[in-house]
Amino acid sequence: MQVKKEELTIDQIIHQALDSLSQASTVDQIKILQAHYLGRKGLITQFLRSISTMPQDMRPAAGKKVNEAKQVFEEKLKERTAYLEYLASKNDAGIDVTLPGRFSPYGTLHPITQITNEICRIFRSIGFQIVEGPEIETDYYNFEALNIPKDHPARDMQDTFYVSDSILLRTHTSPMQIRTMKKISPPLRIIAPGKVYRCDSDITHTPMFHQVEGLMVDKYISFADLKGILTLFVHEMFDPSTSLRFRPSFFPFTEPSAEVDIRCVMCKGAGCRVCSQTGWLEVLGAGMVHPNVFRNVNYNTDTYSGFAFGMGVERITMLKYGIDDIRKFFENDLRFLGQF
Ligand code: 2NM
Repeated sequence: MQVKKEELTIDQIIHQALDSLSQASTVDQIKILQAHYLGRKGLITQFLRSISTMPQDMRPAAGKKVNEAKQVFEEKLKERTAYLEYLASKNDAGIDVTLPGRFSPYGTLHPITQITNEICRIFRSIGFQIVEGPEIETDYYNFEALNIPKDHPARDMQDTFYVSDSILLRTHTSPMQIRTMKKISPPLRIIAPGKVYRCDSDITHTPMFHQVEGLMVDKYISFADLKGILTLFVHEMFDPSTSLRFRPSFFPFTEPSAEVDIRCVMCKGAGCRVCSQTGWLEVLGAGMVHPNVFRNVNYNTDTYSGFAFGMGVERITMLKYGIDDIRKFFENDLRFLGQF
């Protein structure tokens, strides 16, 4: 449809202009249209100029009409430009880079990992070294070397997961103390964190749980060192004003042995559900390493002495965060885990 410029009415021009605009597929094409209609020799510009040659009485109406048409075209032109620029901002893969990126929420360390790290940090700060080792152990490292005799209840099938006659899942991390003592001569200060396994499952026991055990061996190590270091640990881990109590106890691998209680973190000793109205919470087992254990690793019991201790990470974590059910640690509910 080729029509001479002079013969086009403003209605035809604007109609044609808007039509071309809607078909323009690049910003460059729009620039051409802009020049074609609004440029110095553009159709709309020329039409505006031609108004001055019209009879006086027709000029106001014609001027109003052209200006309105021009305004509509300019608006549509802006709109189309913005749209095409938006389309151009997408890359070849069809990805709109102007959209916000997909957000991956940060994970958090499992509360058991956090508390294990915190325990290790405290002991590292006073010269203990971290040792880690196998979860599948031999009867020798898990029991025999630790002075746990063949008929000891801890060896019972009910407590230990056996892989074979002499191979088992470690029931504590003490095998690592034996392995380390066999490799390194005293003095020695080590911390053994890790998973341990016991054939036990109810409200307060899970078949796998986490332990941190520690061992310090040197000349002249006494029960006073044990008390001093474990007191420092409790004061770093809980409130520095926490009271401790050392109760006589029994372990085959230590003599004397003690259980360490702290003043209830919930009621401060008044008596509550958490401490079963006793005002005290058991948090650690400890003792002076039994001479039989030292003999098994060829340490000279005349020269050296040492203390050892062990704690359950789940228990410490429950007390620290006021968690009432151990099973929550193993359900992997992100609403629970995300709170720590
Ligand atoms: C505990 C309590 C008391 C302990 C003993 C040893 C070793 F290997 F040195 F003999 N390691 N860990 C120990 C002592 C562990 O846990 C409640």
